[in-house]
Amino acid sequence: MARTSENVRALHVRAVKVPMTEPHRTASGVIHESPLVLVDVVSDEGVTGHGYVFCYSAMALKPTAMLIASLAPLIVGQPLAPLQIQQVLARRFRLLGPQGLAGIAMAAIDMAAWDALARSRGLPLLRLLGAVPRPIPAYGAVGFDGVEGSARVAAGWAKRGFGGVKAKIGYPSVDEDVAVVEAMRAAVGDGVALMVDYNQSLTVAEAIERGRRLDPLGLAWIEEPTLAHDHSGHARIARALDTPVQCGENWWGPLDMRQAIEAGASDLMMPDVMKIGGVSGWMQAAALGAAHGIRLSNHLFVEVSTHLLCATPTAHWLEYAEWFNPIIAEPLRIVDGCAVPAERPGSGIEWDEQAVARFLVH
Ligand code: SMN
Ligand code: MG
Repeated sequence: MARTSENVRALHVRAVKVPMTEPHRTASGVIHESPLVLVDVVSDEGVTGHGYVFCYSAMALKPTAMLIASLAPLIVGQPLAPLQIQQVLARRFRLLGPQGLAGIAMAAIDMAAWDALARSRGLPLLRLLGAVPRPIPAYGAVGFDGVEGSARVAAGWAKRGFGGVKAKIGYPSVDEDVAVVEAMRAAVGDGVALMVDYNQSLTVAEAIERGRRLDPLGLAWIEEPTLAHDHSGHARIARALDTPVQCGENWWGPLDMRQAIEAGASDLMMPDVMKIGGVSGWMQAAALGAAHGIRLSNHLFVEVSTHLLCATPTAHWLEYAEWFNPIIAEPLRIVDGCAVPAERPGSGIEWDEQAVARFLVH
């Protein structure tokens, strides 16, 4: 008999700062550590679901944790029904607006609630969503590390079997951008896809100029060449270039994605499960991508994103990152360059409690 009345009993929130082995440099700032808020949603049947959000900057860590914790009264006692919880929270934030920390807080609860529901049903998240497990091709990241550094890190990913590598570029001159790509190509050979990411650092005119220089290099995509919310600017860039434009990691919710689609802003899309509205938001984004025939990749959050890409009809690449692995008890497995979704119940997140205790911020 299906259970019908499982409710949320408690919400637990913790903040951690996870050190990085190497800082991640982008054209728009350096990340030295991972400030994460860990969220547990506990049901009245004793099932606990996990989710985490990434605050980018430590400045946002405590405010985000406090905001999430303050939502407990809205969800405790409610059915463990993520779509319903999403609507309750969205209504509550309508006047403030669903972007920024409010969006992150809602997504944190959404991800933990879906994890709890999947565990309660004894299913991996992807099976709860009606999908079957399959390996998802993964690519690794190269920071803003110069010609030699980028080639060295790219070669490391290729040696580990990854079929793609994405580098941060946006150097002072386009000659340097080209030199980085050429050095990476020489280091990994022809069989590995190369992507580049400008992290919103160019004007539209600069992006078209630089993109034309990059076009002959056979890149799989050029990411966020200009401001994430300049949809018409991205559309001009996409029309001017042969290389596909990739955007999505900074879109808040499926409505931002819809507007990007309407503008023709991006050939490929990579929503971030946190900013797009958690698992609930991602599934709406996946439907938009399928209806418009747009290939979707993820942004960070590799465990839950692997499940979601299995349930995404136009799934493309998994962006792999291992920065958060220190607090994950059984990190995502990569086999032959592909992410392999965990077959245990839930979305693949289990805390390494000893590590969490070590990195806890009080
Ligand atoms: C990124 C990732 C993590 C921090 C900042 C930026 C990024 C990506 O743009 O594409 O991975
Ligand atoms: Mg990016």
